[in-house]
Amino acid sequence: MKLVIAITQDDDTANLVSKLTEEGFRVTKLASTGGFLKAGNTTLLIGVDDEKVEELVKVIEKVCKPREVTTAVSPMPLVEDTYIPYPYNIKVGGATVFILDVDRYERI
Ligand code: 2BA
Repeated sequence: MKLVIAITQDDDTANLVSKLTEEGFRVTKLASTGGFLKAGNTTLLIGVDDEKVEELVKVIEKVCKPREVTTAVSPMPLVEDTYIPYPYNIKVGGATVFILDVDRYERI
């Protein structure tokens, strides 16, 4: 068994969770915050049998799209502690996916 941790954009979450549930995957949704943009995103925990991992990754690929995000403040200070606000474009990926081995799984 694997534990898939998928960090996704909030805009894709409802659609992705519905699709995964429809396809028979069990999902836990956590509200999370990206360290770089300091903006909300969603972390999904999905426990899945080894043979279903590729199917799961394909669903994530289909639903989650990369987007360009405009952030108002440069993360770099111009002078010490002085931040000049200006539009800054960053491409956020469709999803960041980690796939981990599960030693033991119990549903009690
Ligand atoms: P954030 O940390 O808010 O990052 C948002 C986007 O900003 C990233 O998109 C990337 O394009 C850019 N970015 C992040 N760190 C950067 C840096 N040090 N220098 C330049 N640009 C940087 P993604 O790579 O698609 O990541 C989307 C979100 O996925 C991240 O939000 C973070 O919450 C998570 N993530 C990505 N890689 C991760 C990792 N290795 N470990 C844990 N979380 C990760």
